[in-house]
Amino acid sequence: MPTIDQLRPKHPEIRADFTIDQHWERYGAAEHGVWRTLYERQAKVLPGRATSEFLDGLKKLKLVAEHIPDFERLSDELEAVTGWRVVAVPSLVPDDIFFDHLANRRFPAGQFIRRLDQLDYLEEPDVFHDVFGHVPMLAHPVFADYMVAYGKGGQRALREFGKLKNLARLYWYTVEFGLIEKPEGLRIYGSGIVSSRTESIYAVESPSPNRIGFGLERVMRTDYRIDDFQESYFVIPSFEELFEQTYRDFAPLYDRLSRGPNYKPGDVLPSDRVLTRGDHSYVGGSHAVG
Ligand code: HBI
Ligand code: FE
Repeated sequence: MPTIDQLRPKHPEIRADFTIDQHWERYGAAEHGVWRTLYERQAKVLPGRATSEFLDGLKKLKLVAEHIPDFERLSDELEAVTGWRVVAVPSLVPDDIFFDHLANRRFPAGQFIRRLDQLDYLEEPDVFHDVFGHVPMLAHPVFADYMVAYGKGGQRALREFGKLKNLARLYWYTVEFGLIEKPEGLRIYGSGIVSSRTESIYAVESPSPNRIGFGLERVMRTDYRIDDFQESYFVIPSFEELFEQTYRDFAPLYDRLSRGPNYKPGDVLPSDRVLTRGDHSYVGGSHAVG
């Protein structure tokens, strides 16, 4: 992750909290065009796959295909619903800075957009992943509170416990790659899935991955892969239940986690509630976290 001094040549106005001005007026037609291409692809695959809370959030926040959103206008819409705002950052920011933003209801979103020849591959989060992928769920009151709690929990994990790895797994398997069980079927809410065409289809329909009932300690013991489709997804019954399971003092949990097993991404345990057991028919390939 770059330091602020490494970012300064390219972003002379960068602030101590790693925020920059979005400079919405500087995006050109090609950049808005990439947003439109990505948006239209997702608009085709998400109905029947994304959870209604995500699709409602897109509508409520007036996110449209035509142009990259102006963060000020978007933040005014979002703030009216859940008190969150969106701030521009160059891309990944250090953990302590990231948690401070979340704890204070600011979502740091990458300012740049990927190039047209990189539609499906991203090394760092861009404005499409961050805004299209993350921000709609921030319009959901319970999920919005969950993200604040995660930010505060992250600050505490950094200060007191050295358990960041466990906490990052929780973020990965919920915020980034979470599934939810709805009366109408399994649905996606994780931002890494909803912002990727191929993984949106894979996560819901492929016989390859395991789909396992969410458990806090189970997830915090499980490694993840950042360079390919997930081998296991964890499925929550509701956002209320996710919040309830995680809104607690993690000290006893961290204590348990300092002993006992860690699991590999594809492991299935006797204690798991298995919704679908993967047949591992997908053998890998390059894919986007975006
Ligand atoms: N920075 N911009 C950005 N986006 C992230 O998702 C992010 C980050 N910095 C750190 C980070 N995520 C994770 O390491 C923490 O969730 C643990
Ligand atoms: Fe993300």
